[in-house]
Amino acid sequence: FPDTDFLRALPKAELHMHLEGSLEPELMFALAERNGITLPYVDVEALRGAYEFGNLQEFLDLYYQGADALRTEQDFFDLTWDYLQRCAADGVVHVEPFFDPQTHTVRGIPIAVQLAGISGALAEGERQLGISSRLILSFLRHLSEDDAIATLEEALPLREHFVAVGLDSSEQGNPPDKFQRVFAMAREAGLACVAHAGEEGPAEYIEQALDLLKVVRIDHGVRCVESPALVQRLIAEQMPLTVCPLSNTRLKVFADMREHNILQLLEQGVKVTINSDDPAYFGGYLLANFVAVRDALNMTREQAIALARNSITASLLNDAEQAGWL
Ligand code: ES4
Ligand code: ZN
Repeated sequence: FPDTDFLRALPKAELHMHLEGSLEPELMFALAERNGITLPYVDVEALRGAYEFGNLQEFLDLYYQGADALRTEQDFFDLTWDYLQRCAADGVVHVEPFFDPQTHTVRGIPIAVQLAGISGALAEGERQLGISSRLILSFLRHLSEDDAIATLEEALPLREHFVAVGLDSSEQGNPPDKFQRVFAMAREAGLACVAHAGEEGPAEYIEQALDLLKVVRIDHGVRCVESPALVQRLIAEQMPLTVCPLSNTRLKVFADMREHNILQLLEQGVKVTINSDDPAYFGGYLLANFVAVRDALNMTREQAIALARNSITASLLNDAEQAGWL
């Protein structure tokens, strides 16, 4: 089986990571202090101790609470920079992170301020760490489509900062078909589309994301196995799934890593990738996710190579940019 140094040395892209989910308790406390906010936890250990989740919603409640510590351009810069340094340590060569602008505009922080900090750090990451990046603006699906449209309209004048739109937050009861108009507007503006589907929601939500939102990747997608016809379609179309193993076990999508279906999907010919989702909350960055899959599912060297390769070919980099990593 591939040792950890081998997994680290593989050139890997991370395609499913929420920047707000990389806010480590240490930085959260530092930002709270800097911004004069009192957190409802006595210290870092108490906060980490609260990270026990029965489902997606229990996680999201803490994730939005934690994101309240982010106030200034510098806060968004520090958040993004810390993530990129973890990427460098894990052998990640390219990132396509999400940010959730609505989590911050509702608190009076303009998208321009969020983007100045995030983009500044991403540019520094390219210069100092050699990590390339493409940013994804993600809509919160528990809010209305009109709110998503207002968000897109605020962001479009800044569109040189991001290349795609996504859809995240509470999946059940908020199907992709609720967001057809805003995704059509995004496509019209030349943005690529991705969406979370089939994490807690049914296979039908994956089909809606493909047919109605015209996504180029499915985020999660592990519930595709409930429809054999859909699995055959994903294989035929070589539609990437950005799978998040530690997230799925922490949020009880799978009871145990030994029950995770990522390697079965890979062996069937589905274009799956490994990602960290919300690494500060789920116990590890990208390399830790590779290690967890290796240890629980006996991932082979060949499978590790295929997963890393899929992460490059499923990225939004063009063929010439991908070629350097293949
Ligand atoms: C998320 Cl794990 C997950 N699922 C859906 N939305 C999210 N936002 C941040 N993490
Ligand atoms: Zn996610």
